[in-house]
Amino acid sequence: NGSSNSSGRGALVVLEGLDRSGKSSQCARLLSFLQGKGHRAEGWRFPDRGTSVGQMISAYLANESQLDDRTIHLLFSANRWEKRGLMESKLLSGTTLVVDRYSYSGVAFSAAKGLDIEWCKAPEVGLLAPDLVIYLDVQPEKAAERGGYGGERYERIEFQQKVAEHYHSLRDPTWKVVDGSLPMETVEDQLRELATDCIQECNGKPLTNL
Ligand code: DGP
Ligand code: NA
Ligand code: NA
Repeated sequence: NGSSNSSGRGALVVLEGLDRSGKSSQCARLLSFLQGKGHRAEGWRFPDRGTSVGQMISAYLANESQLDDRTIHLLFSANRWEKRGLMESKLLSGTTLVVDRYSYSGVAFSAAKGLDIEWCKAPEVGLLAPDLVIYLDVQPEKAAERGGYGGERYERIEFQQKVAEHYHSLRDPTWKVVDGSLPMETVEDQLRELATDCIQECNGKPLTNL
């Protein structure tokens, strides 16, 4: 059945990874695949720079404003909270969401600055729990080679190395690690399979919270 999510809820599929891990391109490819199969699906990303909180985050990332580490942490979290209601109604109405970054970015990037990891996790509690987290695994050095970094605040190899270590400590049973250094088409195929299985399996399962 091509439109297998016409009844039942949509799946919350999150892609995580370092900067330049290929997440954004893979999100786009996965989204068009799912839509082509007749699924109702939307692509989302965090930070969502379109809201007023998102604009503060964007200025911070561009080094146009300075905020202390806890303040920006809570803004990133608030940016997810302000989208929670819409996210829930989309999922309940049967739309699958393919999301580029989520709470795991929130925790891994802030913990990499030295903030206590439990403190970092606390404001994420109560956000919607993903049905599937795909971690695109690439070495920080390899990621940096891919056309270089764009010059935003966190785009430095030593910092990304620390982010990677924290990501590794966050893995749980909903995580699937995909080798992001494989050819783009191979990665794409693996994501298609993971997402297709996930959409089928989450039909009938209630939404839960982090
Ligand atoms: P992107 O738009 O995906 O390139 O993300 C922008 C940058 O912000 C990137 O370096 C990852 C980082 N980032 C994303 N989400 C969070 C978050 O919740 N907290 C922190 N501290 N950084 C984040
Ligand atoms: Na970036
Ligand atoms: Na990205």
